[in-house]
Amino acid sequence: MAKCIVCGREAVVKIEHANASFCAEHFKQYYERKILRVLKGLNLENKCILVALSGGKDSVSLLYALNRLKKDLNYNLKVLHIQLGIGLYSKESLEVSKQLAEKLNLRLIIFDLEKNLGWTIPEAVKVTKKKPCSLCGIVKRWVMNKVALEENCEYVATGHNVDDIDAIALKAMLTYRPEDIERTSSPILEPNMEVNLVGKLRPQFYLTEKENMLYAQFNGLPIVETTCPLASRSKIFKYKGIWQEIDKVNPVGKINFAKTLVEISKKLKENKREVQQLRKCVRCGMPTYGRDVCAFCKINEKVSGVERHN
Ligand code: Q46
Ligand code: ZN
Ligand code: ZN
Repeated sequence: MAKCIVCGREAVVKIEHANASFCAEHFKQYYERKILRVLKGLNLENKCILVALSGGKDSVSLLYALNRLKKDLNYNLKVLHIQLGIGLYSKESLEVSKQLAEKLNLRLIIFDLEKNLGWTIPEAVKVTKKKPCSLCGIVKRWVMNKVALEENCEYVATGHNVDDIDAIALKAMLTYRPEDIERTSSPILEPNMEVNLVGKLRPQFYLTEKENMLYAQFNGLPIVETTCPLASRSKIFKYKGIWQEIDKVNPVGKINFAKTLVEISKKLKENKREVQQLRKCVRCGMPTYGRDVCAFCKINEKVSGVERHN
């Protein structure tokens, strides 16, 4: 095995795209620096960040790292777990989230779909016949934004890694959905309180799934072992498979693709004359693009059996 590029001790991991080997200690340092680099342009002093914790390796590593970096950037952290009601997977997610919050001495806010809305993700999928992950994404974004507003948090932080970003962007390009690229292509989205939209942080924007897993392992963090049974119905995992092939040809490709997305989206924003109209949903007051009733309210009304006509 190679030597750690920082201390010269025996390395335990090689990060191909960085062309560097590390011991566990210096890998953790490298990892946290990458997160710090994403956040350092923002003034987070005394701001509140709501971290969405599912119990998976990405959000577990995110919360742990943000908790460690708190002292450098002086923000406050709050933690949200959304109970989706997806059988064993959701039960295990809740257990792991509780364990981690307790370990870090942080209060865990639990938003249970069943208790708060009267329906679960599998039930909503059955009624609406929408694709599980796209429906689940709409619901989770709505809940995160709502809870962040209620808790006076300026930002929501999610565990999107570079593998997620690249797969979403590739899928968006190949299915001609440019609006999805726009939504994904930035590690930081500033709040827009005029339309009740809190800011979004994706601190692991330039970190891979593998790096998140290693960080969780080296810190001995609990993670959910079960995979979501609805995941297999999502094409996004197939796009991730395509990236594995690209990775073999060019190990820096994933990171460079994400960097390119950021540059392109900056240029697009500069040149954009007409910003797509963000407004408040007439039902729930949360932000929505271009239409009166947001996608969440449409789902909620359908599943709750109160379809209204506007
Ligand atoms: S929970 Fe929801 Fe994921 Fe399950 S339904 Fe898809 S999006 S896979 S992270
Ligand atoms: Zn070292
Ligand atoms: Zn709404």
